[in-house]
Amino acid sequence: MKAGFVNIFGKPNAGKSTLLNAFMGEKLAIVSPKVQTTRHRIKGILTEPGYQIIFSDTPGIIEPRYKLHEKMMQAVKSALEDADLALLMVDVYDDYTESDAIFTALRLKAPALLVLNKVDGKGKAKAAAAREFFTGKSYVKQIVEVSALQKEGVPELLQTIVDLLPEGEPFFDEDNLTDLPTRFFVGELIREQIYQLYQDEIPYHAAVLVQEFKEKSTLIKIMADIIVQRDTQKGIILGEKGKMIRELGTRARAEIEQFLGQKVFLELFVKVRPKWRDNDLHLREYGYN
Ligand code: GDP
Ligand code: MG
Ligand code: K
Repeated sequence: MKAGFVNIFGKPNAGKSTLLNAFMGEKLAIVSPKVQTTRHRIKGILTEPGYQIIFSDTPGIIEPRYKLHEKMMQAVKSALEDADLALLMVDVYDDYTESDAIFTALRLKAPALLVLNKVDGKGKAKAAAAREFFTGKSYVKQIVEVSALQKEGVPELLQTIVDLLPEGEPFFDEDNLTDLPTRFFVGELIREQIYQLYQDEIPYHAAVLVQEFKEKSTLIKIMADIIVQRDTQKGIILGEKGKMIRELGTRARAEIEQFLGQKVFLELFVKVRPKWRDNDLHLREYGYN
């Protein structure tokens, strides 16, 4: 069994999300011509007989604008350090020197495949020059050409990736966990607001479980449980006539909307589970071992 982490880097619009979609076989990452649509670390977990690949798509090489971006940038930095393999994507129509500067600045430890993308139509004629430009660059292990959009060269790239991954057991149990990292992060945002809003030990006794995360046409519907150990804690979280939890919901929703860039309908429930800390259920329910 091969198992490992593959991080995809490249300038906005290089085709990272399109490539991920081609790998995953269904539309999982958000594809749009706008920059900064990619916001999460893990974008897809591809589990097939013989291998598991955990793909991440970076939130772009951007300056931290606000706190959350800083967090995401930290995630990018640690992904850089953890990755087994990096895909450095280049749009063959683009200015190569900018990508070169970014890839050099990354100071990758993991081996990197340079992926020349959009080698379809008129892009075919550009591939040779791009290949020449990147040949011999210190960060390049191998250069591959694909059309992520037409899925040309994608099966071959996938095979190359699998060949380069280390032997190991799968990191995730199930094969359809793609929104888990998002859910996990949304849970963290709610927890952050619990820390802001409540006193003393309350935040330390509260866990957040995102039970439902549904993308509807105009908004994302999120249902989350706040899990505490005692009825008294539940009472504090709710507040008089539910005043506190309404405030929590308002604040958390604003943060989540900023993070996801979409309207959110958020419902919070408070549940008492006396022993949640003992059985690390909150982690297992997210598929983390
Ligand atoms: P990202 O910002 O790196 O995630 O890039 P996207 O995947 O969102 O793609 C940006 C744009 O390039 C979209 O309009 C895609 O349709 C287009 N695109 C991506 N891959 C290809 C490709 O292989 N060929 C062509 N012609 N266009 C592509
Ligand atoms: Mg993208
Ligand atoms: K994009």
